[in-house]
Amino acid sequence: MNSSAARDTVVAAATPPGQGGVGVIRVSGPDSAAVYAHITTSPLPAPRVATNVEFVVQNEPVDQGLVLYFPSPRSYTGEDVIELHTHGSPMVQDHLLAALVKAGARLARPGEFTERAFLNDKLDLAQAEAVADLIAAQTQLAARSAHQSLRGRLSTLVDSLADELIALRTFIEATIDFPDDDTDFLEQADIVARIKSIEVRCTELSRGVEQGVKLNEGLRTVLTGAPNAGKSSLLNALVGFEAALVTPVAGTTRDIIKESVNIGGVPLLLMDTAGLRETDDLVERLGNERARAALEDADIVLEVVDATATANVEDVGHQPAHHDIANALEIGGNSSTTIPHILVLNKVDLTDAEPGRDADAPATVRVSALDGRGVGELREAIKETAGLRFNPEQFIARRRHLRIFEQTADHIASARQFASPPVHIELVAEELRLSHEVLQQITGRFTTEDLLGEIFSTFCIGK
Ligand SMILES: Nc1nc2c(ncn2[C@@H]2O[C@H](COP(=O)(O)OP(=O)(O)OP(=O)(O)O)[C@@H](O)[C@H]2O)c(=O)[nH]1
Ligand SMILES: [Mg+2]
Repeated sequence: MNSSAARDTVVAAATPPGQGGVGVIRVSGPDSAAVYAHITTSPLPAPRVATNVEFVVQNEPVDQGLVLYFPSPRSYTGEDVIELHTHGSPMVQDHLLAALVKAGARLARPGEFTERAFLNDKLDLAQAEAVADLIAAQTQLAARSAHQSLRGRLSTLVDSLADELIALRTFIEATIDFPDDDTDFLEQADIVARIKSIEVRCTELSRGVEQGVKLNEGLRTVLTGAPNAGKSSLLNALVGFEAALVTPVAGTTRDIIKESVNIGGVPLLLMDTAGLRETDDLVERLGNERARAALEDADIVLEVVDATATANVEDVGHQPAHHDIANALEIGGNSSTTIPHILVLNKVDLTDAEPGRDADAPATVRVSALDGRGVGELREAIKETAGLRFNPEQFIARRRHLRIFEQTADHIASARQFASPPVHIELVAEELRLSHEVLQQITGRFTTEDLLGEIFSTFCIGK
């Protein structure tokens, strides 16, 4: 995929705009050394040796700092790269950027350095995406998982599945040219069983990918319950500011309110929803529909109950909102037992009960969203519920990867069907070819230009 010869030289600030101790400007491309000569009278330093130089533009000293030279191909992009470490002054940075552009470099597009690294085979596409995900990570767990993907964890898993596909494809395609009796041949070679084992592997991997997507987007944590139970108040207590409207009027929340929050290192996407009840109000009814749809897609459900309206925990099961929740969870194809569920008894300040958790019922937490008591214990409960789902080798992933795994699995399933009587061996081969081709879009070994543009345009400038 190497086409760096045709590429120009780009430049951008690699540190965020604003004042700081140090500001880094990065130059990459075949003319790096030539444009560098326009901002200093010092010679190009030895490769990879930090060297102190004075930056001089049109005979005027501008600043002094360190320069690092990474000749091609041993650089981030694979091209000649020069890093200028100036003082973190926006004035100095602008001055040097303008001089470098005047000397013939072009301002880099967002993500262009990483795109070049990809095009020069320094990183595959999943690793390149992991760079952006690492930079954007909001929690330690997300950052750690992004680092796993950057180290190639996801790519290795994808490649191992691709290798299995290659082995099977080679075997089948070699025999197509010698057609005896397809059925006999397939039975003898137990092709159906081999396809099935690849299918199982694909499903296993896609579970890991799903977890990786959750780390990226946050575990979808849905606050649900009857109107006025205090769902919005609780959302506000968990995020630490007044994100949602709170009023004594039942039926205040209609649309879903989403807020990202970091709870003990676990990224959550908290979703406050409309209170569940029978209603003739059109807007509230639509809000209820959205609330149910959110439940079906939830990773964690926080069922909020007004403790003053429910004397005993046992009574919760008789409440109309609880039935609604149970129904919604089953409709989603996820039985209510598989989605972790925490019962939050709110407004404990109006009861005699103590806030917090009972040792014998860790999934029930008494809180006051009003005065904040018990909210810490709720955080703990959420963290325990969510934290169980990740392992240290977990990698970060994107929805794009998940879709690819789904398509790959579909093609493999079709191949299995064509391998069963009545056998269509050419179609088996074709479906396996397609599954392989689709799978390789994750690492970018098979990718369209459009897709690349889409992915790299979401990066920040200078990366
Ligand atoms: N005393 C007390 N009042 C609370 C507590 N939490 C919420 N409230 C009050 O209960 C009322 C309803 O609170 P909301 O947070 O709007 O309830 P909700 O569940 O979002 O209600 P809907 O959006 O209508 O479904 C408001 O008047 C809150 O001030 C609490 O812990 N203690
Ligand atoms: Mg509300």
